[in-house]
Amino acid sequence: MDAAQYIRRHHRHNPGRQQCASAVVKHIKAPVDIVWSLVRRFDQPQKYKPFVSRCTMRGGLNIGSVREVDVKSGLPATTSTERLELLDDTEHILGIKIVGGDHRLKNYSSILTVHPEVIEGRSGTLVIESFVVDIPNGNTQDETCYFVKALINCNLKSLSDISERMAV
Ligand code: A9S
Repeated sequence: MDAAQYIRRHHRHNPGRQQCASAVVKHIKAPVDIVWSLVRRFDQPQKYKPFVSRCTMRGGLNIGSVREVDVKSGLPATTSTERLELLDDTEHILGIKIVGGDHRLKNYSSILTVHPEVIEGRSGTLVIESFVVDIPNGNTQDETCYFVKALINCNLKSLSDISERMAV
């Protein structure tokens, strides 16, 4: 399957009129097991997310668990409260909903899937991260999509750098 087929299968968001939805694709030159080992740690997003300074889990690590994410200074927020919606270690699917925080991303939910692929004859990983979020008052759909995709691109660039270093 290709990215478009994976997106149709796992990344279906039905955005409302005041919402925007999109997806970011990243090809990583590291095996899917290495990439997934970083992605699946809902309790430690700071393993690869550059904006996260600290993460505190409320309760254990299972579906419905909530994490308190503190983000680094200079960003338009300081905290985000996020719930684990789906963690499938077989299909490699992570689903998260943002349920609180002092930021402007209301009703944000994301799906991240990783898929094995061959890159230059070596084991690689196709990462797809999609989201849906309310368009904040005063912003356009394009501005909102641009903002979120830029942040996700930063996260996936960092995930790529760390995974490729581990794969050496
Ligand atoms: O962390 C993610 O997976 C994705 C996003 C879009 C997180 C964004 C963020 O943490 C900031 C980086 C602080 C930006 C939140 C929740 C709100 C922001 O405004």
